[in-house]
This record gives sequence, C-alpha cells and structure tokens, in this order.
Amino acid sequence: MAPYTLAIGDKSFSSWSLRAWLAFDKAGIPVSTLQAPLYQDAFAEVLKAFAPARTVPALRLPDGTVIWDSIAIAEELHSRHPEAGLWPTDAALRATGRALVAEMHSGFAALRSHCPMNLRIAYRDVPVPDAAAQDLARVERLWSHALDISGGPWLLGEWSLADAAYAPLAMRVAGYDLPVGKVAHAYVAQHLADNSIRRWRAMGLVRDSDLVQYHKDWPRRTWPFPTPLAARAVDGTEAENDTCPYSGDPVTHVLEMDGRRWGFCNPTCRDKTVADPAAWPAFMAMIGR
Ligand SMILES: N[C@@H](CCC(=O)N[C@@H](CS)C(=O)NCC(=O)O)C(=O)O
Repeated sequence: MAPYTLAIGDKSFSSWSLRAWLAFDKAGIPVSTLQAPLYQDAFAEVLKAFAPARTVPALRLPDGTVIWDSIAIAEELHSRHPEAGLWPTDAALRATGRALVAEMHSGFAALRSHCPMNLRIAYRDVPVPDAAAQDLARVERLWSHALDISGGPWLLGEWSLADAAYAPLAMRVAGYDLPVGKVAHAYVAQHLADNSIRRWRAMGLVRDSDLVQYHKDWPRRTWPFPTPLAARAVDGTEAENDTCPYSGDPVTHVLEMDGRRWGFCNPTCRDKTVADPAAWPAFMAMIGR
C-alpha cells in the first residue's frame, strides 16, 4: 500500500486531477488512487474519506492530513521530496515556474469553459470566441517567455510542476485543434509524446465512461497523439510470459501484438496496454523493445 492516497476524477476529463497525478508519476513517488466519478452520487461518497475536500484532486498524507487543492498538493510534494526535481534548483527558473502555475490556477476561464479537457474525443473547425482567443494568446505569451529563458523543451528546461499545470491546456490545444504558433505547437507536441500523459489517457479510455456533458457539436477527428502500436485483446491465457509485467502476478488476460501473445494479471492491465503499448515501459522492456 503506497503511503499517499490521491482522490481523482475521471481521467479523460478531470484536468486538475491530471496535474496532481503527473507530479507523482514524474517524481516516481508511489501513490494509491481512488477514483471519484464526476457528476455521480459516488463522487461525494468517495470524498467523505477526504474531508473537508469537495473537489478532486485531494491527497491524504501518510499521517492522515488531507490537502484539497492541486497547487498545495504539488508544493507539499516538492517540500517532502526536494530530491525528486519537481522544481528546478535554479532560483530564477523556480520563481518563474511558480508565477506560471499561479496564473494557470486563477486564469483562462474563457478558454477552459469553451474547450473542457476531453481526452476521448478530438475536434476540428472549432470556433474560438474573442475571450477564449485572448486567453490562448496569453498562454502562448507565457509559454514563449518560459521556453525562451529556459531553452526548453519543457517550460523550465527539464520537466517541472509548471508543465504539470499546463498539461491540460496543451491537451486542449491539441484536442480542439486550436490555432497556435510554432513554439506553442512544439510544446504541445512535447506533451503528446510524453509517456506519463499517454498512460493516464490509456487508463481513462479503458475505465472511464464517455461523459456526454463534454460532447460538442463540432466535427470530430482522430486524437493527435502518436499512433499507438497495433495490439488487440484476445481470449485465453496462453502467453509468452507467465507473470504480469506490472504486478508479477499470474497471467489471466492476454493481448496479441505482431503475432505474439503477452499476458497480464487482469483485464484493466491488459486493456490499458492495448490502448497505447509503447507508453508502458515495463511492457516494452518485457517484449524487448
Ligand atoms: N482549485 C482546485 C480545483 C479542483 C476542481 O475544480 N476539480 C474539479 C474536477 S477537475 C471537481 O472536483 N469538480 C467537481 C465539483 O466541482 O463538484 C484545484 O486546483 O485542485
């Protein structure tokens, strides 16, 4: 059992949850997640154990203390694990990062409500009202500023909590095909290639419901993540490996890829791998790629 427990929302839609989870994943700090389903009675039920939280993410520390806001979670994690590199050691870059995070946390309401994060459906020909366009221009200005002083490829050079904060905005630019310049486009591509976000998305594709509240009338297109390696779920338990690459438990569910069969200890582990095999280092190491 991991010492930290993080309550999150539906992975396909909960942008604040993604930010907190990314901090754990990038720092390599083990965390148990509890999913509180958005717009369902079970949401409040799950959060009862995280009082006084009323939104996700909410984090329970090993001593039982609850933290109910994404910035507080990120900063507390950095304080407890300064060696994890969540913020750069360079003081000027770190200060810039904190300003970036603060503006994300309190800003861009028009853009966020016009284009809610949806990692299941991507759109094209999306009209951008003035207020959202102004937000988008400001985001580009901030990204350019940070990338200029750090040299990239992440906002502060190496991946940091600033990139966690802006990951959902990068997903909006990609998912709604929003018009941005070359620098922002390259920064969005950096997120799309990132295995942490791809794993989060793969888990959401497998486990989440498709919430119609997030549907838009605009034309749809394929999500512009890198095309996943072709794999499919198959029946039976026959596989080249005896134990699951993630848990070490016996194989019960199998996928086929390039004519070879690989096994996992439950359908979720198998299906999240089928969704994007290359995003899972333990699987790729097992198959020797
Ligand atoms: N300021 C909060 C915002 C959290 C938030 O609004 N989370 C949304 C999900 S992404 C939520 O819990 N919505 C459910 C609700 O408001 O009832 C943070 O940074 O953590």
